Amino acid sequence: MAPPPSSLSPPKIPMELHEINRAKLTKSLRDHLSLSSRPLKGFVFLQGGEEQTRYCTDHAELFRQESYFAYLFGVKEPDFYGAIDIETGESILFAPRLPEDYAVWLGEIKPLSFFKERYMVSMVFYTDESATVLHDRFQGSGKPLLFLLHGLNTDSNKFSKPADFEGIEKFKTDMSTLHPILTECRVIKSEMEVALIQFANDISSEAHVEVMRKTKVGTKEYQLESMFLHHTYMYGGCRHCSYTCICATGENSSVLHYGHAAAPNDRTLQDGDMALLDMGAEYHFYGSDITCSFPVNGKFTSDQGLVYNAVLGAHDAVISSMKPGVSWVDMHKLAEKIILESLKKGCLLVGEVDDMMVERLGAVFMPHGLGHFLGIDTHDPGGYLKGATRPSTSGLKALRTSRELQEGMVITVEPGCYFINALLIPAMESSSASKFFNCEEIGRFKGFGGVRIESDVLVTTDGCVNMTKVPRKTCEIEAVMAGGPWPLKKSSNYSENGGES
Ligand SMILES: [Mn+2]
Repeated sequence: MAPPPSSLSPPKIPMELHEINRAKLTKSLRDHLSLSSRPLKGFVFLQGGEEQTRYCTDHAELFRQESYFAYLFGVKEPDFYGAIDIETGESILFAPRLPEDYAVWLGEIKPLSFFKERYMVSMVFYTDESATVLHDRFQGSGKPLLFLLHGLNTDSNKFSKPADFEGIEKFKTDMSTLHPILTECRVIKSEMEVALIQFANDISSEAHVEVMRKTKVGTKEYQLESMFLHHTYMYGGCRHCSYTCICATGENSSVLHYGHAAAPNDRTLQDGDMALLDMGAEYHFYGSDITCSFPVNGKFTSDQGLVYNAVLGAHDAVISSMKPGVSWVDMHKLAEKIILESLKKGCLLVGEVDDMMVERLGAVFMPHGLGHFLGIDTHDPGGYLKGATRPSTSGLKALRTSRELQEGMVITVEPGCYFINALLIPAMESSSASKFFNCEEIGRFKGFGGVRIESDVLVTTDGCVNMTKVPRKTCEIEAVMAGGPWPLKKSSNYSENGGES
């Protein structure tokens, strides 16, 4: 009998998770205000995401909550506001007052008590009551103070939108205190947050294995995407992905963000291609970010194995070294060094690896950063603390964080090695770097594309745990693609360190 298509089912969503998040923020904010001798009064006030339509039409885009609002309140509906009373810790949701014909087109209009119970908040009012409610509840003299969310996202360079509502002029507003404190709360994950990220990883890992098994020459890239989406939605209840699927094969696998509208995963798989599939499902806002690379025909050639093992060596070495206190910049350099050593061993490069490091040759083969925080956003915020500066050298400047690891961080480990003409040709022609290249050997890799191996890793007290469970060794991949079982057995769980998982 064929094995069941999935061993998983969607777990219950714990709304206490958001209660814990709110308590964490309230404590951090109170500590911060006490330290600067400011009164412990006022409200955190956030505006949730608004429903959007497609351009000028009435086609409603599928709504996904704004991430900071999701973190604090877990609300899945659009057009809410939320407040936390800093003095009492009480939480207040403000729901939109819906028009009568909502009940005809969109379903029953829920009473406020419904939201109070579902989201476990202290009270619920309508959004048009927010100014009055906050004024009435404020226990102080003068205008009540609102802590609004305003700050830079260091990955997008965009700013979060501070709440705006009718009557805001009746309040004092603080636009600078909340953002760094709330962002820092999001960096360290609670047990409940880790459990959701683990489920997103489990269902996505299973889907990756499913796709790997069904990949064959002649398949379209979008069919791989489709199989992944089906599996994570059908068996995991994941309606959203953390990001747009990258299903790159052949030369496309050196296009780092392939899969966008202008390159929509539409190539036909050829014999001899490598596939690079970067796909991750999201469950109750919390995401996963996983990349598998493998040969389309199920059998590694020696060149494919050379590049793949260079990247796997970097991936495993980083995971073996990760623990609290370790610098992420050092981990990036470790990955670069192992990739360069492997390329030298494979005769693609010649000379001293230390000299290559000085020349920043690692960035020619891996132009992106080693990894990023993961949570409610794929590139979860907090990579650069206020005042922190980005490294400026090539490769390192692409890092989405330069911080030291701390217990409770979830960060992706995603080394890669790509043959990108736009980087390789200038480097091979440069007066200082050309001496390192064995042009004849590298010529064989024209059109190869690239390899990336990406796992989601939780930093623990004394080490880390790899939350991603997919075949990684070349022999494991070949066995699974030939129809073998996955997981093989418990002992194959090699990529963790420090204590038990
Ligand atoms: Mn990633």
